[in-house]
Amino acid sequence: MAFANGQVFLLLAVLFSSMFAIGLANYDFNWGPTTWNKTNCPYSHPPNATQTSNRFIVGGSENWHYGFNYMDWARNNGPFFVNDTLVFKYDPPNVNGTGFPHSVYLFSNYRSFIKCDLRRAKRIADPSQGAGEGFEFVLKKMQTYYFGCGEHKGIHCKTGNMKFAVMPLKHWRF
Ligand SMILES: *[C@@H]1O[C@H](CO)[C@@H](O)[C@H](O)[C@H]1NC(C)=O
Ligand SMILES: *[C@@H]1O[C@H](CO)[C@@H](O)[C@H](O)[C@H]1NC(C)=O
Ligand SMILES: *[C@@H]1O[C@H](CO)[C@@H](O)[C@H](O)[C@H]1NC(C)=O
Ligand SMILES: *[C@@H]1O[C@H](CO)[C@@H](O)[C@H](O)[C@H]1NC(C)=O
Ligand SMILES: [Cu+2]
Repeated sequence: MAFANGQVFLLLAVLFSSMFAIGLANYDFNWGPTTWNKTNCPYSHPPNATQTSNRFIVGGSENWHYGFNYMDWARNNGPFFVNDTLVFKYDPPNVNGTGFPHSVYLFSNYRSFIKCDLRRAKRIADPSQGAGEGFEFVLKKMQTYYFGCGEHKGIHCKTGNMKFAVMPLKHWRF
């Protein structure tokens, strides 16, 4: 037996109002103040209104290497803002072929990022570009950027945790 249109509408209305009630209930559990300002901003480093962009060394003093958790790094060092610069620092391959080369790729979507599937990824820095001052990448757009190391056919990304995603925000002005 099918619902008459009116019944469907009523059902949806009930669903929506219960969702709304849950939404309101959640507000009661809201710990923080209801208005955010520069001093009580929940982010670890509130945007500096006079500074237009920041520069971050990916991984901090760890730089870009196999086995460091870059997802955690991104979580702990964000949020990032449009026009912020990420710097990837990594050792170039040795002349005698030893060492562990790295690189930087941008995955085209979430799915290939999760699977470390390099087939449609774009290489933005080769193994030699992380030397010295490192490879700089400016987060120009408000979009999600999926970064990963492309070395060893994605093994560095898959098992070495050499991947992270960032979604730069627009700068807030106070
Ligand atoms: C920011 O909000 C906190 C808590 O709501 C308040 O105590 C503080 O005075 C506010 N600061 C400014 C600069 O408005
Ligand atoms: C914001 O950044 C500028 C330039 O780096 C600095 O001179 C200023 O002291 C900073 N302001 C705050 C509130 O941190
Ligand atoms: C980013 O930088 C460019 C070039 O300096 C500038 O035109 C643009 O307005 C900036 N965007 C934001 C969101 O600050
Ligand atoms: C390879 O070259 C590096 C310097 O680029 C050197 O430190 C290292 O000892 C060399 N290793 C071998 C096995 O020759
Ligand atoms: Cu690598």
